[in-house]
Amino acid sequence: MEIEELSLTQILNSRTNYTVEAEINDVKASAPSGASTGTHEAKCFVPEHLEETESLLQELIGLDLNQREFDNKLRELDETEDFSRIGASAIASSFAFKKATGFENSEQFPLPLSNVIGGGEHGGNTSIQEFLVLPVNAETFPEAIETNRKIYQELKENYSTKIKGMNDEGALITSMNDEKTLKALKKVADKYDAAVGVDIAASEFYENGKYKISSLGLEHDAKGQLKFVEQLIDAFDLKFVEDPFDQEDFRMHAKLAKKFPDSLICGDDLFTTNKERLQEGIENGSCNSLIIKPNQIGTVSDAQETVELAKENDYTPVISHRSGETCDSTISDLALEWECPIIKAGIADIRIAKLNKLLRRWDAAEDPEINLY
Ligand code: 2PG
Ligand code: MG
Repeated sequence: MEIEELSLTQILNSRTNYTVEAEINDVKASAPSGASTGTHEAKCFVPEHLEETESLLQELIGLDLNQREFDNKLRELDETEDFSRIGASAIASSFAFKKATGFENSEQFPLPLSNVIGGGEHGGNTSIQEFLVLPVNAETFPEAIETNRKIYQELKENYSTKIKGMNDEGALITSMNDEKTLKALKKVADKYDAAVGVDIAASEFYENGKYKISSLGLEHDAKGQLKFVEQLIDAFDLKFVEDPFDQEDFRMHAKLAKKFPDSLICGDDLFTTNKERLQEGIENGSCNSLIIKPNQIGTVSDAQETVELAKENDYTPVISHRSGETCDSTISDLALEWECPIIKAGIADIRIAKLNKLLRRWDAAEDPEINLY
């Protein structure tokens, strides 16, 4: 596609922080941003003088490029490995270019993995960051959304005295501790035939060799953490466990994945959508699934390569939103184009932009199918 126009604007995100919106040939896209970010992520800040970044990117005007070439040009102009110069402008521009060139059609829909109760860095009393539901028995995408919606609403009603509000991802904040929360969630999820999962985001409470789970008054080393997570998986039949250990610990992730081949043991901060880190994980047998957040690696084509490597090695790619979001729904279209079996995109507040995109596309599809767990 030939780039005729490219501009950058500072806009608000769901945390009322600023983010970057890029516009290419009249098509807009914006950058998400994380709170529990991994050490190895690409930088995703709003450049202090956005107009300077905008001028830098004017070098692309008049070029006729494909997505890979466009993303390479972003890297060349930035001149750093991790987009330390242009920050969030990279993913915003890469998304806008992808949207402007269009998405390949696919009728293979992802299962929505929804964060219904939250804590950790996103706000809440639990140390575990996300309590998730996966509608494994849904036969259509609308049915899957209906399951997650009902679970969210029922939790809100049944535990109303213990629900204190909503956090950064629209997940419910509860006064219950992690174990009581899991008990409550399991009860409601069972009623709707859905599976339960967690994003432990363990790097956030790991320090000097110890995991400090303050909400439960626990402090233990990696072995103790392994035992703690194993007990949770057994007690609540967890089918999805994200970031159970520190982001540098490939070995413990491998131990857990070996023990629970029927659950998705998923690396987010561990892999940061980075092909080299995923390769290391594959060689070590660390996890059997990974989170795909395009802004962690900075461009659409790099994220796509990581998805391809994952699929070749039977790792389940779970495409995901960030805790700081806009109404941009590029990841929903990418979920379809890349045939990602699962999308993690919340269930409430601004998150509905991504879910509604998929509901509309389901409605418009000729013969759509949902991924079977
Ligand atoms: C995560 C995400 C999204 P953040 O850890 O998986 O839920 O959070 O964007 O803050 O990294
Ligand atoms: Mg995570």
